[in-house]
Amino acid sequence: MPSALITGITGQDGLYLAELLVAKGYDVHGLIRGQNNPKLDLVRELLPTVTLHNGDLTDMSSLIRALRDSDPDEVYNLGAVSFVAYSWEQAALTTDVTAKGVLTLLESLRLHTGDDPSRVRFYQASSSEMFGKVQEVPQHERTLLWPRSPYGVAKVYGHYMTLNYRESYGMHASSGILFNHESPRRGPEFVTRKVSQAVARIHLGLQEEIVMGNLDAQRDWGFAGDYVEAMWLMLQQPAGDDYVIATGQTHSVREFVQAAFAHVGIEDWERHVRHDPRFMRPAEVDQLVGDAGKAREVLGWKPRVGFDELVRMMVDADIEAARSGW
Ligand code: NAP
Ligand code: G4F
Repeated sequence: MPSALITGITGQDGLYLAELLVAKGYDVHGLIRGQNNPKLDLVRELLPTVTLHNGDLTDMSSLIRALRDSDPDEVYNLGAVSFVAYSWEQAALTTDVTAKGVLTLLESLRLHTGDDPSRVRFYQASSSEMFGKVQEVPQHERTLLWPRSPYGVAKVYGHYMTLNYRESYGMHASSGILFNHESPRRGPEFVTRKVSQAVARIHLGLQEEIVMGNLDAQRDWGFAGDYVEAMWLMLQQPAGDDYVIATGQTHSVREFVQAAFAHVGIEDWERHVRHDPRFMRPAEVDQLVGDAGKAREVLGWKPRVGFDELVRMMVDADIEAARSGW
């Protein structure tokens, strides 16, 4: 039975990936942080067979212990301070976790694997946020990186460190440059879930309006369930490599809002939306759209869920949740 250790198992992707690996027959282990993590019950309920290990990406000995106790064939590093807006407020923490945490995990893995550094396969959760002020459209694996936030800069560090460990030590290390991916499990701080929750509540008469930032930004939004399959596929290849994972379609935040309201039959959506500069960012990533041609050719990966289905899925899930008094 293959085994895997997932950092960030309490997050959106961690939950989907753990479910995927359990379904494939893996012995799945997850790193969980904090003395009383509020997501612990959820993880135990959804993933009763998963073994949890206490640890934190900033604490090397906890990572070495988790590697020793889980003895994984594959390590997926999904743990991060992942909210871009927050990364300006806590830039040093973001750097410690999202940047230096990658190095700490890679070094722990190198110590763990000793003379045979490629025996454990490693996945790093890189991000389209690294393209920032985009230098070409669409963005692919060789597009120049120009990050626009402390989070983006931290991800660039983790990305290059992963490449560097692959080239320096012969590790089987892959970096997935994933464009935005969403689901009903998306954290409510991110724009799609903020909108789907608000639209559900407005539809049910529980809320009047939603307060938003920049509606002009464009993102290449896919479904998280599709994207975790790409992570797994990367680690099944003969050697580590870097892959862009994206749908190739881009939509503005305004279009997402409009589609979410349209799904519940509200066409005059603008009267429910108020702008607040509080949600604007010091520097914006204006347009992301990815070219996932390499993933399609090498991994045989392509997204299944499109934009309209994603919007409907998220709004319907939040209507259901609101009805059952979430
Ligand atoms: P998420 O829902 O925000 O989950 C982040 C995870 O990181 C949580 O499990 C969190 O645990 C964990 N974490 C935070 N600080 C940690 C620390 N110090 N040590 C160990 N774990 C820590 O993020 P996601 O959307 O699932 O994304 C997964 C990964 O992909 C992240 O690295 C993100 O940056 C990256 N990514 C995401 C997207 C996207 O569109 N979703 C796109 C590209 C890349 P707690 O529950 O304890 O806070
Ligand atoms: O949903 P967002 O917060 O996601 P963002 O910044 O694109 O980052 C997400 O995707 C990255 C991949 O590219 C990941 F690496 C990262 O971890 C995270 O998962 O914001 C999307 C857009 C931004 O342009 C933002 O300015 O929506 C705009 N926006 C407009 N009003 C808003 C709001 N974003 C949020 N969170 N809240 C608003 O009220």
